[in-house]
Amino acid sequence: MPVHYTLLNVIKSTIKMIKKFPTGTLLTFLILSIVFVSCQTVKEEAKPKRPNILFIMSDDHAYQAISAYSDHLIQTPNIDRIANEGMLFTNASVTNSICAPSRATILTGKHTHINGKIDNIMPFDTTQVTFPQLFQNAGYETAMFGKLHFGNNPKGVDDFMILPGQGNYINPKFITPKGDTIITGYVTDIITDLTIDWLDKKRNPEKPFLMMYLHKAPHRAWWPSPEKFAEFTKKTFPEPETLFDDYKNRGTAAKMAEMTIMDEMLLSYDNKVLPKAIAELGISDDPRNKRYFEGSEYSRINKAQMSLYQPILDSISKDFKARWPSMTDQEKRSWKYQRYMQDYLGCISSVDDNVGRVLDYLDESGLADNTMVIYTSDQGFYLGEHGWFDKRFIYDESFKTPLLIRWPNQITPGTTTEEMVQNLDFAQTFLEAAQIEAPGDMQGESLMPLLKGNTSQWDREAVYYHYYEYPASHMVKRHYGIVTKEYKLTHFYYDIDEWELYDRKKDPQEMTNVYNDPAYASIVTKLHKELKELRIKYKDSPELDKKYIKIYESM
Ligand code: SGN
Ligand code: CA
Repeated sequence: MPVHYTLLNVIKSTIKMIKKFPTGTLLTFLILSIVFVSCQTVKEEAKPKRPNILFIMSDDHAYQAISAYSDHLIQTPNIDRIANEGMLFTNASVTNSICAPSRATILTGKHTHINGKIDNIMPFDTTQVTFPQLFQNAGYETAMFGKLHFGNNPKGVDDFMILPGQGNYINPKFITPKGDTIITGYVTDIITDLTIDWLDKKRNPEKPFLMMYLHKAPHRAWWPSPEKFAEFTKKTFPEPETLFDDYKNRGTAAKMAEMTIMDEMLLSYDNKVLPKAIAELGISDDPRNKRYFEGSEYSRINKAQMSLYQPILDSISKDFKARWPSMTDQEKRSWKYQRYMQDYLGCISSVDDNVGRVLDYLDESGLADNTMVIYTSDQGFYLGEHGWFDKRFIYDESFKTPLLIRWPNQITPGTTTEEMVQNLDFAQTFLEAAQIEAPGDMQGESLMPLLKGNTSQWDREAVYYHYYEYPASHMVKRHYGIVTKEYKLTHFYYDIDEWELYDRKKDPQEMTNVYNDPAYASIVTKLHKELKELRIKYKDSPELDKKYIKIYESM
């Protein structure tokens, strides 16, 4: 039976055959059996082959450090390939800009206040349905390698090797189904080796796969590989326009946050100045700095590795000792910014090289054509904008996250969308791609219309955001808000009660809070109403705000 046989053709030829042999019962039975088998073939043919899903996520990778978005800091040719051969999302955001909550939202397809993982501290309720479990139940083979950041026993994966908690860059420990193991080397290379090895040798080639390939890099404290450390300490990077932000015309929350390059970035732990160099200069230093540095990746470096790291560490300290004492405060901030960027971007460069290795493997193995590849981060990050590092705020650099998707024969190569999508939408998108029904209580929307270029079927005009982890590291106050393409309205609450409004078109760097500007009065009223409606739509409420404060305070 030719494979292109349509159902109609099968029925027509059957009737003809039965008319020719009206009395032969056995023959009729035989013919009917053939019809049944043919119909099955037709049914199978109508259903396209289920794609493999390769979900690549880094930790704290700012979109400003991907050349598909902007190449002022670094070239990332391999990550860019995903957009060049697929789609670039310029308005992708998270619902809560911090690690474990973002991951919980991705896995459950639900907002933080529904899945309960409001911050990095609160435990995750593992009885909840996560999308890898649905893939596994639907016959996919599933695996996870790298940083998960909650729980030590990921659900719904047939195989895994995950880092405990934040994990380490150098000679990292992994949790595996068979127990813990330490692997010598650099974490980004190792996670990639594990991923390629599973794809190549361990998976069942008869089944489609879901691979969660999750980098630790470029999370603080930024330790590049020795090769990238040598390469990137020779580079100088342009400063962001807002590096010297004084937070004038802004709210209390921005002024009170503890994440400035100048004051909170630590000289040894973050900037790799050896504690003895600081002591020799006799300058006052944060008491945590030396202790943190000595307990950091620095203590994990073996002898052979140290022979590569030490000369570079020495040259940083030498430069510091020669220049720091005579620097102005402004020059000090610039010096720390350069050190920060050299290490952060050195980490990114390894991620890019390794993404290239995996994309090459997909090509060489013939898997590329039927594999949807996603590149994203658990949130954005400040690369000196507003004088900051870290994330958490609803302001653009941490609210937005990179998102690039390649899916051959489905997405037109080299396309860009400005639609407002969120990490909340990932689960439903992957499930639809794999032809698996999504549970009705997931709160996102499948991105399929955008991927297929049917923009008219996408009508979202606003997204909802809610951050909780306060008081805590970096002291970013609790806040929730609504973001449209034009405006951002936010309520900071708990120990303050302040509203902020930013005009995203006129003031893309979010330097002026126009909430009390009479020119925006009608917009404020409109957005208040829409925010209220969004909170109802997503089932968030003042009662839940209070509930989560109470739990947090009791912990
Ligand atoms: C650590 C970092 C913080 C960072 C949090 C959360 N400090 O605590 O700077 O904000 O992780 O990051 S460090 O001294 O341990 O480096 S998250 O990505 O896991 O949410
Ligand atoms: Ca993170």
